[in-house]
Amino acid sequence: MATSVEVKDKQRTGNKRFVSGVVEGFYGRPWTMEQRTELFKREQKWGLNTYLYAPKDDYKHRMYWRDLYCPEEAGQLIALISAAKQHNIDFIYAISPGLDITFSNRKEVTALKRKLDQVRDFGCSSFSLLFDDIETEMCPADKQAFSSFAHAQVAITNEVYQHLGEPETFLFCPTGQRGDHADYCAAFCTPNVSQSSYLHTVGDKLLPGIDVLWTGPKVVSHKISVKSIEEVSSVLKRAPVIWDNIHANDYDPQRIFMGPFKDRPTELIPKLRGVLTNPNCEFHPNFVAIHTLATWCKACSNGAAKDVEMGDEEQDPCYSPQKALILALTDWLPVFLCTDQPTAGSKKESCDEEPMQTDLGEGSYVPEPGENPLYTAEPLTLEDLKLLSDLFYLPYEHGSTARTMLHQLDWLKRHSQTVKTAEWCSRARHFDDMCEAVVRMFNRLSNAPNRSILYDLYNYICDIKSGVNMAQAYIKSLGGLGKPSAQLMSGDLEPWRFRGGLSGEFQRMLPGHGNRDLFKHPPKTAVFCIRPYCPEDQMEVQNIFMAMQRERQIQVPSLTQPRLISDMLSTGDISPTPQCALVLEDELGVCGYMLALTDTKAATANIQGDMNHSAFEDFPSLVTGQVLPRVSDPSPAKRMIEQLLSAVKSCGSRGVFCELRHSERRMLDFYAKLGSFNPIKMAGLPQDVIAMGTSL
Ligand code: GDL
Repeated sequence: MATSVEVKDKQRTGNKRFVSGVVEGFYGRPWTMEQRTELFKREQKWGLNTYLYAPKDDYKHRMYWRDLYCPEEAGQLIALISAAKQHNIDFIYAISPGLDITFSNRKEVTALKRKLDQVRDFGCSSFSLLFDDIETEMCPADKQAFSSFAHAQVAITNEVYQHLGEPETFLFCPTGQRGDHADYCAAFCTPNVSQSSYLHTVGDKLLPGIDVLWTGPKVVSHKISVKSIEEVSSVLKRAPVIWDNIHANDYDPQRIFMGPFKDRPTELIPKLRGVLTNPNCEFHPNFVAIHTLATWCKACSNGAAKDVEMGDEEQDPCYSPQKALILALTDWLPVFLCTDQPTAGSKKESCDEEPMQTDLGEGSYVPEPGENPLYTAEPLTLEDLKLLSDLFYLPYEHGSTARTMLHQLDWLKRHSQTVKTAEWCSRARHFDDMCEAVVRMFNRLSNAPNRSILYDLYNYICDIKSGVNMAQAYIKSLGGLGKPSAQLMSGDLEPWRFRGGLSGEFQRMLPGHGNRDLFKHPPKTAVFCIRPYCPEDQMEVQNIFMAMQRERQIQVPSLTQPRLISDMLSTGDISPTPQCALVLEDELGVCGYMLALTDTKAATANIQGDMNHSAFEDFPSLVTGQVLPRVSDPSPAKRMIEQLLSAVKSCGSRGVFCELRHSERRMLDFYAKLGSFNPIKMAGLPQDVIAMGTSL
């Protein structure tokens, strides 16, 4: 019988229940069958309902997708699918044929169907075709057969879906290539979500019973807004299932994420078909990721608010990440305390999350008086787990203790030249205490009975402990205690002083990786000033323009660049319209600019070649601008263009356009995200340039 929560879920997503759970969709070592079974247990306990099987580096999921499972593998999959059923978890089997499939070859389609038939015979009834992370170019044979990549993928997906008897759950993951084009997220949709012809084809042609996976505005989305989901849903003609990479760590071996599911308003729930989290590669540390997602999914539905009482300070009335985190950590603590000793080949002991005492047994050694007492481990505490989560929080955010430590270290460093004040000494003590707490947490964790969790966490906690030890020693030396700081960094050092190996060396040689690495988001708020451009700024503006041009030429060495009107504005060969030019400044100086010509036709009368004058009627004004990469926050540039457009409008202009080279991905992205600029036709522009315009 359906529970009242399920009934509600079904109502809000067109009679189908809200898909919620986990996608094992990361690169690297897949989870074991035991871990997956443990996952189903937990999902059921926490009210989640789905598991998507998509381990990228499982041979037969992606690389050798055509190969059928051998009897031994079949046995394992059958057992897994049946375990999922036992726990009421919808097991979705995904396959990624995109690396090398030829869509137009019937044999390939047959191979795909044969493979999925085999899995269906194992008892699986939900499926998914994934086309993420593959080449975006079709092979010549497919180019002949299909009008676009989207058409090819949709055709095969529809065919397979029908072949399998139109399963209740069937998911499609759009194509994309990381770091280039990725149509499973907004950031790389060309030119943007609402105009992506790829997504439109998917929306129009994919059969309505098939659902689409979507990672949000980026591959690893910091925030997912309701507006962004409304936009993509209208193109896809269906509510997406979020494939959430917020806790994924397969892209950085030094990071793991144990902060709460966050920055996805619960208002999204009725607008989505579901959410699946693709979490850390390490199974055990995902307790927080999955538990907090479950709390989020329950938000606003029956009884959820009882689980999580919301504080006034929270913006979301139905979900507090901080409180969800505490709930998760409180449930996790006893799991650390149960004995679980994984040994090669043997199965782990199941502890059912009940703490167990380590058995001292009959023959246990009892020291005589005067002998060494037995070692007793201090038990791990909830505070330790809070600290652990704070140190390994989320991809775009450190937890509060980690932030405090960074602030303190930064302050202590900056004020270390002067004679040490009472404030310096007190902050140094505070910093030292925090470092000690990390070391204590490390020791208690290393002694916790559950060795499986420890082994998953070991590299990370060891890494943070040594980082903290170094910082602690450094501050001690600045305060005149311990070794002088010069000695810390010279002499015959142990290898742990040079962290990061060759990759570390590479990073340190690149710009932006100095000793401020710690502060990806600097602890102090950057202050920007937008002010009118004056002729004295011309040199700075030109320098920024040239720096950005040089950077593009490095990325695209073959770039031939005929000069555009925008280039002439930036280099000072044409002056911007007075009152219609702005510069952006930060503490280091001018870091961006936006210049406009209100009447492009008149201003460029002598120099225009065969530019299309009719376009000037709707878009008489031109705007150009650049912002240096050190301005990582997009809002100053946004404010600058808003001010500039309003200045141009008050000069009586009816429309503005900009010229952008294909290689200027950052600016293309910037204009696309503004929402108001759309590509326009403007004859006479070089081939690699597109014009985007907006009416005022
Ligand atoms: C991706 C991959 C995913 C990977 C994640 C994080 C999707 C749809 N695909 O692009 O397999 O784990 O990034 O690195 O997200």
